[in-house]
Amino acid sequence: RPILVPILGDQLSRSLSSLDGLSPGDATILMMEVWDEATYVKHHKQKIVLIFAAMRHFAAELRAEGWQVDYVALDDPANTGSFTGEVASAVERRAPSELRVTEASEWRVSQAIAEWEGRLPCPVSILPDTRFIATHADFRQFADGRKHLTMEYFYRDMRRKTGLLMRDDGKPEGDQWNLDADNREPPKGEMKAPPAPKFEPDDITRDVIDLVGQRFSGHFGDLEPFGWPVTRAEALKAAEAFFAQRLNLFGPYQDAMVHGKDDLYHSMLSTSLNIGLLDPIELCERAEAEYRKGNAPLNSVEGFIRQIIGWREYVRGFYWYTMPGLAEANELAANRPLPEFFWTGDTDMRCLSDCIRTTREDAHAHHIQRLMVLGNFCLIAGISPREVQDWYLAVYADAFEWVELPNVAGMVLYADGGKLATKPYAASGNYINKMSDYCGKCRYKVSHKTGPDACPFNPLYWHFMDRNRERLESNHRIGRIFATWDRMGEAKQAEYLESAEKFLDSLVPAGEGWARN
Ligand code: FAD
Ligand code: DLZ
Ligand code: SF4
Repeated sequence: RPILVPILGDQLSRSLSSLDGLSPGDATILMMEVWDEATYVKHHKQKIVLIFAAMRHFAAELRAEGWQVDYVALDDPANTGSFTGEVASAVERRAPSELRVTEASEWRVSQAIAEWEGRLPCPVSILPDTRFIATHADFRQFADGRKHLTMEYFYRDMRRKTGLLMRDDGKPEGDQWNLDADNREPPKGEMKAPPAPKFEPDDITRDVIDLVGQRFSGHFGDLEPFGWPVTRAEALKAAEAFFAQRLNLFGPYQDAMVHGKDDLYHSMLSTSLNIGLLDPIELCERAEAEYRKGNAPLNSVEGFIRQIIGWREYVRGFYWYTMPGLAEANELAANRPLPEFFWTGDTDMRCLSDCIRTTREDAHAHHIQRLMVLGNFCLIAGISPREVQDWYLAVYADAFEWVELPNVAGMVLYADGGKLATKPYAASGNYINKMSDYCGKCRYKVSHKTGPDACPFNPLYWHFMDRNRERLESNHRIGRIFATWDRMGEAKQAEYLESAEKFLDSLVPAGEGWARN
């Protein structure tokens, strides 16, 4: 009797551990489009298209190689709507000798899989996800006994483990581990990078677009134009375009923001990486080869490699190390509801409105937009972590809880009390003005500190500092800011606080039904 191998929507890799050593005759593959996963938050329409279309293409490729694939489509009349229900039906149908699955990337799903063993009449094996570089044990070894889990030291371990950008004498290429200081250029001139390629939907993807248009019309985001890579071949083309056209300037302009220019020099590869169409090591090796050939400078290549074997691996380790507590953490006791404009884009704040526009149009925004505009706003306005988490999880096509939650709760909101980031990344309008062209045409004045025309980030910044003083004053990276606040004197402080309060009172809460049914 064959082995049953369920493959989840973010496991679309031929190198998957559950397929290792198997030939088509040994196994039946089970793939499931299920209502529970499509609606546990109301994902952006393009995210659902991406996952279903990539799953259908992957199933077709496996079949073409001779594998038996049981594919449960969303509209199949017998679809039970959950992984557990579908696995139980498939076991009944196939009576397999064993069920073999690669561990889920997310807590919610891994909890469900852990129960299969007791429920199913066949043995269940759960294998590690070897597509990540750091094992859970690697991360535990790094983290146990540390107060702050500084990414930099973990990253150096990953450089040593992979040998990427390492010299034979064990030292880092260029004698520096991290060239981030060279990577903070504000936008300059025309920023001529060609945008990432978009892929014309084929018949399989068109069917999914129709399905999502019919069944998920109430979800946030534009359904079309849809151009994300949905096969490995397309993802490889997207990667090649990045290496040829954008890697070169990826480093210097990583933190730059330009109104209406959404990709800049970013790779736009996170969706392909996260669902398994691309492998992190293959991308890093390819980037290193560009450096060795003299096609791209070290600060760009190191910067790109650090995002992948540093940040991406680190947040995955951090997630499993801190769950389930991370999802509930709220160190700063923030409880303001998410403003409605996060869903409608209807705000006069030009930076936020542009970041929400690209989110709606493309199910994507680049890192510094997520961190320093959208995230910074949520931090200093004191929005409830639960509501912010749901928003990020719903709106980005690359959002899976293992990567979204550490970024939101840890990096953005300081909800974990500083385990991930050593200080909150709070910033006033000055930072956004320096790193973008947003402020010039904004209805607010970034140079006004208080009053009706002041950029709201300015008074909110001091409101945040003042209301969290007790928690933050002893932090050596931020404590000194309170001396500046004290020097302002009571009248100026009152002006800041009053401006902030007025702005906060004007926010319209989003209400129910946007993120969850
Ligand atoms: P590039 O700028 O080209 O970077 C290259 C790759 O590095 C990315 O594809 C990604 O795989 C990796 N990477 C870069 N930064 C991070 C990071 N902070 N954490 C993990 N991986 C990183 N990324 C997701 O994949 N899914 C998410 O749900 C997600 N949520 C985020 C939420 C917030 C609040 C913040 C601040 C960041 C979040 N990120 C998330 C990280 C980052 O913003 C995206 O990975 C990136 O914007 C994707 O675009 P890109 O592929 O062009 O990235
Ligand atoms: C995000 C998502 C969606 C929208 N739909 C499905 C689905 O129908 N079937 C599936 O296998 N996976 C889906 N996913 C991804 C899962 O929610 C989840 O992220 C992965 O199973 C990893 O835990
Ligand atoms: Fe954003 Fe303030 Fe600049 Fe307007 S002035 S774009 S609100 S930072």
